[in-house]
Amino acid sequence: MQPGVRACVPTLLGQTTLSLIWRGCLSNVQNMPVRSFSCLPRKMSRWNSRDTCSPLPPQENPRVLITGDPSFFLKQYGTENVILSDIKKPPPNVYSSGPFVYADVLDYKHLRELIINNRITWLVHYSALLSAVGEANVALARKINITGLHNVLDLALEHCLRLFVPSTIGAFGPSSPRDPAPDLCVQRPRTIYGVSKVHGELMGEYLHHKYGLDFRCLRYPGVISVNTPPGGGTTDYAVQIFHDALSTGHHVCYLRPDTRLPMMHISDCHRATIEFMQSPECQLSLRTYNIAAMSFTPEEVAQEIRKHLPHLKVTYNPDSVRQTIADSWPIRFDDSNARRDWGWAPAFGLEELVADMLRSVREKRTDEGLPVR
Ligand code: AKB
Repeated sequence: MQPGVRACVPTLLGQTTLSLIWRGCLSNVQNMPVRSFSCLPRKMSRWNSRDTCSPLPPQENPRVLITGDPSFFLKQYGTENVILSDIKKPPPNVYSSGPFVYADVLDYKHLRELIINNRITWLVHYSALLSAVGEANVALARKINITGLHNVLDLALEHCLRLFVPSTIGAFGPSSPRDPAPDLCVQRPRTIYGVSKVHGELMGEYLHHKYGLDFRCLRYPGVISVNTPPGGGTTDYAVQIFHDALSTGHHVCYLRPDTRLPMMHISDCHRATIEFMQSPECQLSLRTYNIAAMSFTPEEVAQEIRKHLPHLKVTYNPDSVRQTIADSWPIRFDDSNARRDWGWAPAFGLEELVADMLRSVREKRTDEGLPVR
């Protein structure tokens, strides 16, 4: 990519705003980093200014590019405004839900082409290797989770995009306070996944403070969803147990029965993400927030499932890698800043989560012609 100045021109803004931005962008061209960030100085548009924060800025009609496959933005903003991307063939329900393109987060030029050709204003970056699979392939995790993230950060800055990057309970380590873990504390994770997430949090915040990048990051608990199959995470058991409960009736858990971790129903996670992305900047005292809903152990979730399926059998066969990871993560999240700043409140507790997951997994298995207990 050529060094030089590029202008910050968010496409959804009108002429007056545009000229304000233009002046802002060109007023500080010295000290330009090599990949020529265009949104200098800080406060790259009036929507980023604390003095002029408006509850309904034009960015509420964003054009969104998503790396990784979460399709929930489609529902909120419509198929004409959202493009999903991945390097994997999407499942039929994702493919048929709206525009889907091949995009590799390691291919900077292709991502840039997608952003320009589709007049993207929000970039939502989900591509990452999770905790357990990352430990099995550290080099790949470093590439996807760190090099991929750098591409996305540079592109967001270059094109003045609002950028969302999820972080996780995995961004904490054994020396962090565990019950609860606050937003700001010691973070010394012991996985490449956690290290890359802390790196992402810090890089995003740095670029926000230095250049005005509209970086937003939520630390997710373990997310429980019927549509996202277990994908190499440490919290995966809490999804698998529902499938096992309704198929064989027997779950073999790779964690000890008393391993308590923060968890969240997928619909709360989606709602939190959309609400956070829509929050006016003036409400955000942080750029990275914990969000919480509930914390449970394998034994507690099994007990709740047994209220519906009394014959569920669970045996415990702790896996040393995943158990060590889980033991280093927070037991509970303190999300009081998210609640205070932008009104975060979860809707699902353990009881509601279990009832909903059993209903959804039953429906899915029935649709797929699979037997259900
Ligand atoms: C994992 O277990 O790796 C993820 C996470 C908690 O970030 N689900």
